[in-house]
Amino acid sequence: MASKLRDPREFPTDFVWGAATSSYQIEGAWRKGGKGLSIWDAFAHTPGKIATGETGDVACDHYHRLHDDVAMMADMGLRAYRFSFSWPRIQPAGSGAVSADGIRFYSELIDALLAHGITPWVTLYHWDLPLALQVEHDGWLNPDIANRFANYADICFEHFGDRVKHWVTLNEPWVSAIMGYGLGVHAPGRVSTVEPYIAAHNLLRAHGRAVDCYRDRYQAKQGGVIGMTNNCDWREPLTDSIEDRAAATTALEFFLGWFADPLHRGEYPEVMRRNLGDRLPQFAADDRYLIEGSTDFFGLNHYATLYASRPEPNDALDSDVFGNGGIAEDQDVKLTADEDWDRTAMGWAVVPWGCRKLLGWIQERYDPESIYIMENGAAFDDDDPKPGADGVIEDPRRVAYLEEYLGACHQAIGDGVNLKGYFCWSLMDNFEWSHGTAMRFGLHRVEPQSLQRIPRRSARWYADVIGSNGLPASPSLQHAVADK
Ligand code: PNW
Repeated sequence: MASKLRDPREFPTDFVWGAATSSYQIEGAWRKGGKGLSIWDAFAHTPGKIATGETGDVACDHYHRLHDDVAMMADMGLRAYRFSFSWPRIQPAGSGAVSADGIRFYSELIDALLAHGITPWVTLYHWDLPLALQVEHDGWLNPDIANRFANYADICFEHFGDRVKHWVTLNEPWVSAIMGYGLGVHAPGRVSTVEPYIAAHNLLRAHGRAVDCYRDRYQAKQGGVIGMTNNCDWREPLTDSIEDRAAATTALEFFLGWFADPLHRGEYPEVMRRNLGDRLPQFAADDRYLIEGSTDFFGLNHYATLYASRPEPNDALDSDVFGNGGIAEDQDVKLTADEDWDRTAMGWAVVPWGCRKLLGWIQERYDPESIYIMENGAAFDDDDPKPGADGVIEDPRRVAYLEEYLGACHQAIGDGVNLKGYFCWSLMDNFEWSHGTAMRFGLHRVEPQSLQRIPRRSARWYADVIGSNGLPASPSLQHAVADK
């Protein structure tokens, strides 16, 4: 397919260039200013849950370093910054009283960003649920959480909506449901084949109510946009057979379709309803009404790709295969990787053409007016963590990853995909959930003890991309972007 934007690899004017983080992963200050505990505070303090034995008590200490961190963003010429609010920092018990200190902290952050010309993109929920809601009300399993979440969202719109014009309700409900309620590797650590579908259903219902509140009471006067962000890997049919192509579609429907279909079509994918039977809740009429059409943009977090094929009778469907896209038996799809694919430290396959294909699939299936990549990036260890004479740490593999994935984004735009922005995960190394700080995604390195931020080459490279609104003219692509 020909691209109108191919050479030089310039992006559309108005393309949003950003970087992303989340509250639990960077803030620390876990009991400062009256903050309530979250399920991640409890989970990380439970022996054995975090590979390194760490917690997010301090994390990057962003709570105390917000002005330096904003200056660091300004240094890069960042146009937008995606971060999340900690619900228990704002509403310590998850309902009722609001913490003035919490409001003050986020106000200060938002004002600092705006003073530097950086647009805040706020995620309301990036997994740190108030612990009280888990202990007293069963967290996302309780249908009442939809109204509690809408009430919390209302507080946020009221206090910050004069300055925040880009809202994301939920980050990756797939991860909340599968890793939190299916595999038990994220908070609250539940292991079940039933609960993920209930939790996901209530996450969708909560989103619907929060968006309804925004549209009903704030959107006209505040003039912002609101949506959800979902994660999805690409699933490439292993062969051209009808069975493998159907397997790839099924895998995508169990992954992204699970959330995007209700948002855009008002119903779960047919294959999920068929395979799951009674385990998949049904939408009540009022919920369906609030959920369908409840997103002003399509938020996507994308990292990796696997092949999909129809399993042979004795194939093991390993639900531990990273990024299997759900509960393997429910999908009945075999997922494999090409041995030749490079992998990041997370074990995720580096396949830039998968990004282009996924964007095309989304455009074709949902036809959104705007898609934003809310996260993309890579974890790699530093070969040499010492900065060179220019004060920069070399990270050639991360630079190559970003260059190749942004190249794929550029091609997708040429294909006709309405991609309007890109947020790199992450601004700096942070607390990578069950991996602790062992996985480093940062454009900036964060030193283990001092927590000093040191730029990596990728930060400088990305700053150049932002400054020129495009990719360097002669790319040193390691992974050819396949035409297939
Ligand atoms: C996302 N998967 O997590 C999160 O939004 C970030 O908080 C996180 O740091 C980042 O990606 C890197 O991991 C994911 O299993 C967790 O497909 C799991 C998956 C995808 C994203």
